[in-house]
Formats: sequence, structure tokens, C-alpha cells
Amino acid sequence: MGHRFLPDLSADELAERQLAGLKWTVGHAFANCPAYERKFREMGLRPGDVKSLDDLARLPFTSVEDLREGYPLPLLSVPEEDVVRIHGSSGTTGKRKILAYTQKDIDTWKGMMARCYELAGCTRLDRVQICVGYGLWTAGAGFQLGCEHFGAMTLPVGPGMLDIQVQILADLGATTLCSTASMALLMAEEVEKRGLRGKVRLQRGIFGAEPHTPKMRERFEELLGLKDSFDIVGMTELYGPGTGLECAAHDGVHYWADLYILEILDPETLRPVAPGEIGEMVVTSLCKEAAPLIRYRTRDLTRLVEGDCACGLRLPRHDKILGRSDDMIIVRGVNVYPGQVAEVLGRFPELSSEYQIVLTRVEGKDYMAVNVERAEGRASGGDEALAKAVGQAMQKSLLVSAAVKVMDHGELPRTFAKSRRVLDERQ
Ligand code: DLL
Repeated sequence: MGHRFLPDLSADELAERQLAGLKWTVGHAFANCPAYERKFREMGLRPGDVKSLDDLARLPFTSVEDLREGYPLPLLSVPEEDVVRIHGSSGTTGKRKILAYTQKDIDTWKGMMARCYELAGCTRLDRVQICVGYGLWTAGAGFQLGCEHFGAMTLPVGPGMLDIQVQILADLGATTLCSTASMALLMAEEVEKRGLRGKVRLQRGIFGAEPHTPKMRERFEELLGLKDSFDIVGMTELYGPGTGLECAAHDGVHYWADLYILEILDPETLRPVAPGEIGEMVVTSLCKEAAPLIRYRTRDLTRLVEGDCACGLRLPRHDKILGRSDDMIIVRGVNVYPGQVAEVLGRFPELSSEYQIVLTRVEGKDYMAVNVERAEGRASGGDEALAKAVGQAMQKSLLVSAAVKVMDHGELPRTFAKSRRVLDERQ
């Protein structure tokens, strides 16, 4: 269908590329990375043992612990003179991960990001405002690299700085906003506060880096006057943003199966889940040089979306990222995911999209408080009844009780990075 960057591969062509990439990756890792070589030898495996895609299941896993062990340049598989860049994760969970890139890795990544702009419907006449962190974090570099490669106009504002942000938005007539979901909300509320809606020419948002709720998305789409918005996924370990993007059909995230293999595994048994079931995303890179990934356990949870996509693209899809296995909190022995709390709150139109979970321990007993906000323009009169109703719904869904506090709209912290939804004060 005439895409410049998005590939159009038949199932056979894709499988052929995956097998060639898998063989290359395993050979490269075995020959050039002592940590991988050791793992292979321990399992009695040699690169020549990979003869078909089914052999992937025989390969050892790689985990965040492997990255920690190899810190600061984990899994390095090329001589240092071939490394042209490093990036680090945002470090929201534990120690920052540092990953190295060769020039080829950077080129692969810019192609991935160009695919995202193409899939989001951008043209070279679009003006793309990039409102994410530049520097160690992959976000700014990735959006910028891909935008230039794609050929649209980059407006590299970076995170925060709302004054400059809205000035560039209005004066340069940005058509595309790239940000975290939290920053999209922050920008939207700022545009609203300043009454700039009529001056904004935005058509679309490309937002990601953290889970979002439908309510949050509706809110920034509406306030920014977006015609559409697209969830972008990615992680430092696998280049950065742009490992996949939602298409206009909004039925899952297309991912680049010609550049990495995605397995969805049961985190306990490490076997594939049934088709369409939720499991952990495990990724194997197919052409990554500096730090190849073999069956890397991302801890992100999602499921595969079956069947053909209405958009016509022949690239497989996964659902949006539903959370991380390490997001789980245990309150009085009950497992709770923040996403479950968000889901309950989403049922109440009286509430905004924002929430914060606060965990405390008093005399050995756990307490969960959930702070929520009234939706904009709602009077505070019914707060008590609302808190009670939300608390009951939460108890029913999560099987644990929570003290719900309804706050003013805008009272909870807003951020331009990734929102912290859980404050665990139990230690
Ligand atoms: O967050 C890369 C990125 C930047 C993606 C900008 C999209 C936009 P890290 O800091 O390494 O990289 O964090 C990666 O963030 O494993 C997921 O848990 C989470 N994550 C990323 N995108 C999404 C998303 C960047 N669209 C970790 N929805 C991943 C939900 C996401 N979670």
C-alpha cells in the first residue's frame, strides 16, 4: 500500500527474516559476549543448534539481573570502538539500566520511529513537537531521530517548561505532539487554563511510556482538540520508544516482528500462554549489535491480538501494555495491580483520570488509601457519598478495603515524565 517505512511482508517472508535474524543474533552473542557464551555453554547449546524458529524455546532467558550484573555496559557484544552512544532507562523501578548502541543500532531505531510517524498518519509537512526528556533517557533522542529520518519538522522542546511549550505550540502551529501520557494531560490542562484551544492546530498525539486509562486519553484528546491519538510503546533495552504503535483502527499495537520476536509467556511456568491470554512480553532482537537480547523478560504484561487488522497492515499486534508484573502490590495478603484500581475509578464519571495509591503500615497492619479527584467543574457537595460508593466498588473488585479521599480537581500532582501512582510508605 505504498508505505515508505512500514514493511509489507507475507507470513513466510516474515518467518524467513526472523530465522535469519535469530541465527545471526545467537551466533553474534555466543562469539562476542562472555555472559551469553556462558549461558549457552551451561545449557550445552551451540549456535548451530538453532535450525528453526521453534528452537527459540530452547534458548536461555535474559533478565534484568543480567543487565545489573553487567552494569554499566551489560551484554556488550561489540568492541568499544564500535559503540557510538549509550542511553539509560528512566529508572522508575530500581537501578537505572544502561544500554549501548552501535551506529547500525541507531539506524535501525530511527527506522522504527519513522514507521511510527508513518503509521500515525504524519506527512513531511507535519510539525512535530517533542515534549519528552532528552539526554540519558531514550525518549527525546528516539522521537527526534525518527522525525528527521521521516522528514517532518521537529520542534524539540523537551519536557516541562510549559511557557515555552505553549508558545511553540501556538506560534509554530505544531500538528503532532509526542509525550508521555502524563505530559499530554499536563499540556492539555495548560492549554485549557490559558484559553488557547482556538490557537492550537494539533491533529494528533503520539503518547506512551506509561499506562494510561481511557478516561485520561479522552480528556487530553478533548482539551487539545486532537483528531486522533496513538499509544507508542518501547523500552531502553530494545532501542527505546517505537518498538510498536497503535494504528488508526485502535485495536492493538502493531509491532515490528521483522526486528524482534515477541513471545507472550506465563511468568510462572515460562511457557507460552494460550492464544489471546495475558502473559509476560519476552523479546529477542534480530539485528541488535551492541547489546543483543535473547529471550529478555521485560516484565510487561499484555496479550497477542489475533486476526487481521482493519487497517490492512500485515504486522502482528499486541494489546496495549496492561501493567508490569513488578507493579503488583500486596495489601494484607491480597495482590493488587494499580491498573485494577484505575479500572474501578474509570467507572465513575464524577472523578477525573488521576489517582494515587498510598500504602501505610500501622501496628503491623497494612492500610491502602486511594486519593482521587473530582472531575472538573463538579461541586464538592457529594464528596462523602462518592467516596463511599468508590470504596464499595473497590472492595468488590479488589477484595481489599481502601480509604477513598476525594480531592479538588487538579490537586493531585501532575508530571511531565511518568506518573508515580503508588506511594509505598510501609518500609
Ligand atoms: O519509556 C521508552 C519510551 C519513551 C516509550 C517514550 C514510549 C514513549 P524506559 O524508560 O526504559 O523506556 O521504560 C520502559 O515503560 O517496559 C513499560 O513498562 C513502560 N512503557 C513504555 N511505553 C508504554 C506504553 C521508555 N505505551 C517501560 N504503555 C516499559 C504502558 C509503557 N507502559
